[in-house]
Formats: sequence, C-alpha cells, structure tokens
Amino acid sequence: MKRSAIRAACAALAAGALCLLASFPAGAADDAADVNPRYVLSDTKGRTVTNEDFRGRFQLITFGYTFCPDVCPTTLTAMAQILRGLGERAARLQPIFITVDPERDTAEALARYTAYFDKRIIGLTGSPELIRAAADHYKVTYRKHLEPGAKPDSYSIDHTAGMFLLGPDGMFAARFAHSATPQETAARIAAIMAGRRGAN
Ligand SMILES: [Cu+2]
Repeated sequence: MKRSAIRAACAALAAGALCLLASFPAGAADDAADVNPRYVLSDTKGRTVTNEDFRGRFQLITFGYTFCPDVCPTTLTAMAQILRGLGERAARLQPIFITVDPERDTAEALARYTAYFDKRIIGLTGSPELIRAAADHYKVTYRKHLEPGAKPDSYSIDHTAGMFLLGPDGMFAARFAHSATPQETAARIAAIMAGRRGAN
C-alpha cells in the first residue's frame, strides 16, 4: 500500500493517532513532505475546528503553551510581525496557536494569550488525545518536564518549535524553522501566495 493511499485513509479518520503510527516509519521525522495537515480540535469558544475549515485561506500554525518561558513568546511575536509584514495579504492567512498543555491552558487563558500578541491569532485546544494526534501528524513532539521537588503543576514542556503553512486547500505547504526571521518567513509566505512555489 502506497503511503499516499495510507495517508488518504488516515485523513478519513477523525483521530488518526493510531493510523499515523502505522503509516510513518520512525526516522522520517525531518521529512517535511511527510507532514499530515490533519487536525481536529476546538477553538476557545468550544467549536470544533479542523484543517479543512479555512478553505480558500492559508493557515500559519504553531504548537506551544501559554506558560512557555521563551520559545512561544518569541514565536507569537514573530507571528504578529509576519502578519504586519504581509499587510493586506494577511487577510488570506489564519494564524493558529495549538496548545500542547490543555490541562493548564483554559480556553480563556488561551484566548487572552493569543490576543496579547495579535487579535487575529486564534488558539486551539482539545482532549489530550486529539492534541497528541495533531502534533504527531505535524511531527511535533512535546514532553512534560518537572524539576525534582517542584509542585506537580509547575512543569514546563519541551516541545518542537517552528511554524507550518497550510495552503488554501488545507494541505501542507511549507515549514519554517524557529531560527527563520519574521522577515524571511513573511517573504516566503508572500511568494507562495503569489504562486511562486520555487520560493518554498
Ligand atoms: Cu513554547
């Protein structure tokens, strides 16, 4: 069975975690072409949101958590700069922050956090299982880290950084490293929007 066929079968499943394990061999984590764009999560008003709900618009997606001391503030600051850099073209882009800490990131906290950086950014959450499934699809890993002797709820989470771009068809278009500058990322997104796929 070809991987594309397996992926199509996976896409038909709402919770594709088990399917993912079967379809992607270990060691393929750095192959961006293997990113499966599928996610089924909830917005901060409790509405179900999937990667297919923004047809006709691009999606700029990152994973993190609101208690994150450094990586996520940097990423969301960059996201806000990218939106400003794109100017009117940003209307064609939905920026999305997916929490990997649904226990502590309440809907209210998530909404307040994303709005602090830019009101256009939406926060998505869900059950631990659905968040894990989405992260697995994007090859994003995350793991709780608790200092010895610390309170149980004072953990940090080590997580994969960077951003993902989905095209107007809801499919994976590009991945941006955490080290990319907002200017570089905005320029690449603008080029992809303009149809210059070579800039990818
Ligand atoms: Cu973070």
